[in-house]
Amino acid sequence: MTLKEALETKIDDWRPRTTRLLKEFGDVKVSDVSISQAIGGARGVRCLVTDISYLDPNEGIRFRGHTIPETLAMLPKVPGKEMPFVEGHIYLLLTGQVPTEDDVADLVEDLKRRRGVPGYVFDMLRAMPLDTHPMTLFSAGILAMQRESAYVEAYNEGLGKMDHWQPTLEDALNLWARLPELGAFIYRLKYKGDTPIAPDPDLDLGGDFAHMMGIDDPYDDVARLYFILHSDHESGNVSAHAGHLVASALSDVYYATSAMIDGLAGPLHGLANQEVLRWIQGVMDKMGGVVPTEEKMKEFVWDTLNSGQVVPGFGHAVLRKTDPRYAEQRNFCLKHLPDDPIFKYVDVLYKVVPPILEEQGKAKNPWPNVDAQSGVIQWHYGLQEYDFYTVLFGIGRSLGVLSNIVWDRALGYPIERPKSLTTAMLEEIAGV
Ligand code: NMX
Ligand code: MLT
Repeated sequence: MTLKEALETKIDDWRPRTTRLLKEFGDVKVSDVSISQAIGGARGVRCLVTDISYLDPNEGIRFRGHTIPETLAMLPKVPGKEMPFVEGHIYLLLTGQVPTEDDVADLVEDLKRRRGVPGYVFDMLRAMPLDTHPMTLFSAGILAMQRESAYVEAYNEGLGKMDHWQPTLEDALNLWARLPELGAFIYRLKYKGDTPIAPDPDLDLGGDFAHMMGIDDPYDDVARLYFILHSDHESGNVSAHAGHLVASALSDVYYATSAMIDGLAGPLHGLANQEVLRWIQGVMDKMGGVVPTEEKMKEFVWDTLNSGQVVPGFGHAVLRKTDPRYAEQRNFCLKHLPDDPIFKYVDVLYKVVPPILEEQGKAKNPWPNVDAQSGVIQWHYGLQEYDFYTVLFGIGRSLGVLSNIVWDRALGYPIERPKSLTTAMLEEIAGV
């Protein structure tokens, strides 16, 4: 069964569940909203629906019901490699089914056929100032491809609502096939004197990305792990929500993906992974490259807090334990780069930051998130231009965001439009 056929069966089975909930139980309450939630970023308000992943505060993310170690263990592996095919993870996110080796092989071939970023995108990026942030280049490159949208074409021809998911899937597959090339092009344009490396038709998505970046094995496995770990984090995080929100207006996935990248570019969200490396570099400079003692590191952490900044890579809006994505990358470091000097810094931070954040008493979660550990691996394998790191996050995050948009269309989710109130109204509700 092709990916599209498997997905069609799933969608047909799923639709009656959503319809029934809406028709028979539409008035059942799932959440109340307090004043602190209305002012405070809707934290904890349960008002989004997705079946692609779920984030338990104490356990962390499950992709289609599977923990990270389960996901990595059950997906078909690239022959001779430690990590699974990213394409297999796409299949899992979209269908909820663990793909067979044949399913994965079909999708790998399908995505290969869809490769090829249009030349006008490269021309546009070359015309932009070289000091433009890579996330700006990435978002602009995605947006420039919007004219390729199959969804817009079908919509303009009068596409029926039940069929909206089909050209959306088409757009998503095209974009997934092209984002690694776009990302690698930006990397080599900005940091390697505009020396792009052409895609290799024999390689899978993760392998081809490493090849186009010009970084040797095992960076291919690093890329596969990175894209899978960053793929989805349920729907309320800024990037996923931005993508969903924009797509809810029936904007195509090019618009939605560009918007989700823009949200990811904030330092409280995806950009934190570059901030972690920037922060550690600052500490290294002050220490002359010597790994600080725990006491010395505590001083740096307090200095950061006392100057009014957050400690990047720590805390989370939902999680209340160490992020399992952090733990998975830590295991990778312990296995492959235990003596890396930056890993040693990260390790000292793991020991000293949580008790300090607890002592300070502000952060609800003192534990590390995914961003505290991801940069060190990139740095170790030669990708030391840390303002590029969030582009990697963006390629990974597209897997989940676009899978969600395909399902949003399949289930006919409406345009998103929460209601706002004025401060005076809140005061009236509060009785002040
Ligand atoms: N360092 C210092 N203060 C912190 C931290 C931190 N790492 N985390 C939270 N706080 C503060 C926060 O700024 C807030 O202070 P104030 O009351 O003065 O505004 C207070 O603790 C309460 O915040 P929380 O409710 O714990 O966190 P919230 O849900 O608002 O924000 C983050 C979540 C992730 C934005 C926040 O923990 C943070 O800024 N962390 C550092 C940046 C980071 O690592 N972001 C990456 C998140 C993962 N990702 O990839 O997206
Ligand atoms: C994410 O992966 O999106 C981040 O951990 C932020 C979040 O879930 O809020």
